[in-house]
Amino acid sequence: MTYEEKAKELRREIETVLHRAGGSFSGGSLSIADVMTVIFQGGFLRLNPGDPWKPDRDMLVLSKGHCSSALYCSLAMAGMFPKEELLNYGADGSDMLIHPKIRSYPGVETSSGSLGHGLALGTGSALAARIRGYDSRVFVVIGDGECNEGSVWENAAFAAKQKLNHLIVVVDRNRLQGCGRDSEILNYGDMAEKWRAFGYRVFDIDGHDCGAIEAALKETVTWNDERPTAIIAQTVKGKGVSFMEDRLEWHYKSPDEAQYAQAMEELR
Ligand SMILES: Cc1ncc(C[n+]2csc(CCOP(=O)(O)OP(=O)(O)O)c2C)c(N)n1
Repeated sequence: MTYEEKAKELRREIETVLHRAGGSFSGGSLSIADVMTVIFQGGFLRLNPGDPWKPDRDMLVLSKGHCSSALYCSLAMAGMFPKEELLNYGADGSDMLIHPKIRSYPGVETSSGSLGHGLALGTGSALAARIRGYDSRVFVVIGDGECNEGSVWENAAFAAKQKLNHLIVVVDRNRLQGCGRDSEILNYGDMAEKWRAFGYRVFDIDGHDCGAIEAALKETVTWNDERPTAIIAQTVKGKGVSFMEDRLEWHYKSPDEAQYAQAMEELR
């Protein structure tokens, strides 16, 4: 199966999980579907379903925790836990929380939902791994709206100072936040320039072009650079479902029966 087919499958899983739970955040979950597919299915995140917490593991921190459906579905598709567990998403009494809880499921590395904390966790984990002599890769997926949190930039500076070249930050540059367009709230303009100025090796790519994502990741994991990596994934919120694409309301809205049916039709 190609990345594109896998990404469609991931989008179908995401929409199914959200529809079943009456959940929000289709927009930001669909925008990272291609990046998540290549990271998980391309072998860049080396997972061990049999020993998910081994100390020298690779980690992916989904800092934009509201988009947990993309994380749970990616983990299930990668075999970290049975797909049937996805039925528990957002259900009363279940541990598959909409804002994830640390170690609730194999591969859920941290609690997230309060934005601005994942990069600190990733940075600390990458530093700890280096001190212990591990070869671990640490991926942190953040939102562009999340970059309004000052803690993002504090940790960006720290990781560059520490030359944490096994840290890979993916910025989901979908240009929409929860309540408006990025440019109307805090305008970061050229996001790639910002990360470059902080001392990162930057790949500014189309976040829906799986070939471009794979090429950037391949170059990243050669580690022939002392800098941490920032991948600025230029994306469209709601990508893949025509009536959700670049529409603010799909940050919070939940698809009704007809919308779910149309989404599944488009994602066939
Ligand atoms: C500290 C904090 N403040 C506010 C929120 C409420 N909130 C949830 S999602 C969101 C918008 C985030 O925008 P972005 O990072 O661009 O996410 P995406 O558009 O990719 O879903 C906000 C403000 C939060 N979760 N955490």
